[in-house]
Amino acid sequence: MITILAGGTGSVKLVRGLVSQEHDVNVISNVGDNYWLYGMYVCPDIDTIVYGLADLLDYERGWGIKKDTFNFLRQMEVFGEETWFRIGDRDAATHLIRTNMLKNGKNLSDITKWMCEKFAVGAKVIPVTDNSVETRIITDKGELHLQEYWVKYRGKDKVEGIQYIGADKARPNPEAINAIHDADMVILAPGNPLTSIGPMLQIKGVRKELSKMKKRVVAVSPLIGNKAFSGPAAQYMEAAGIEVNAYGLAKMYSDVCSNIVIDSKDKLLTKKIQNLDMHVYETKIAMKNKMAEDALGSFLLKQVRV
Ligand code: FO1
Repeated sequence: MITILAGGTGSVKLVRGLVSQEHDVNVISNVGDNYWLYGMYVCPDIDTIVYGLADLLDYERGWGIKKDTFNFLRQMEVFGEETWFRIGDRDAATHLIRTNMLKNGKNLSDITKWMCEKFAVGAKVIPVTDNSVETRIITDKGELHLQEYWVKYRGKDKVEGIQYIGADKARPNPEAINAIHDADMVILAPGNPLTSIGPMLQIKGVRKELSKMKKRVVAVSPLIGNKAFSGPAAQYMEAAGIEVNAYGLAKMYSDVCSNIVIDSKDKLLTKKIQNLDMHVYETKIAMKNKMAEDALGSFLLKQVRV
């Protein structure tokens, strides 16, 4: 049984690559970038994983449903609402039904389970907590929700720090803790280390369980050299004072993980990472198509020994 801690866009490809060869996969999902909009609760990382596994994800954008239409959003614009966060029509149905279920007393875990059933997703998608954790970006112009920083203002303000509101009090989802505890291998997906994986590591129970299991935990780098495959990982790492490369990532994860997969192009960093008492595996980590997703999934399952 494999458990992967995942964000959205940067993580979904590896999740698919694993699910295509291993039937017993648990995905622990980040909730730090969840966002309330027009009275709807949007959970981008959960939805990206569910849509990705249901083969509905718009792969070009990395979020939302492929071939979705935007009539609802256009009407919101007519009503004078801000429409910088592009909710598609079919995607809106997901957020609406989720919000309704929350209002009727269901928790996010049960709703996500129900959604996996509706979308015929075999893997278990487990929100890391049912409590609220909100990732906020501190910029030179003030503090913003992650979605506002990245989508509304297009990531152009200088990042000075990151905060995870509620993480210190959040109760880890017991199913997530069990999925870590019982796994043959736990993978930290190549998502943004500070805003996709980071919020989950801030939850004490999760961090503790991972440190206990450290020998079986494998991180997959989201960087080649000092560049991330997608999103603002490099800006966030720099702001947090972390060296922007696979070594900085390894150091950041070193108390919760003993293994890391880096790109072969980064092999000059291998020795330095090994000095952190970590096993280093080198391979091609870019996942440009389905074949590359499967190849990395298979590498993890067959070549990485934990
Ligand atoms: N990202 C964007 O860059 N622009 C958008 O308009 C946008 C809308 C959106 C709607 C639903 C959803 O689930 C995700 C959406 N995202 C959008 C992605 C999201 O902002 C982030 O990439 C994730 O939160 C990071 O994993």
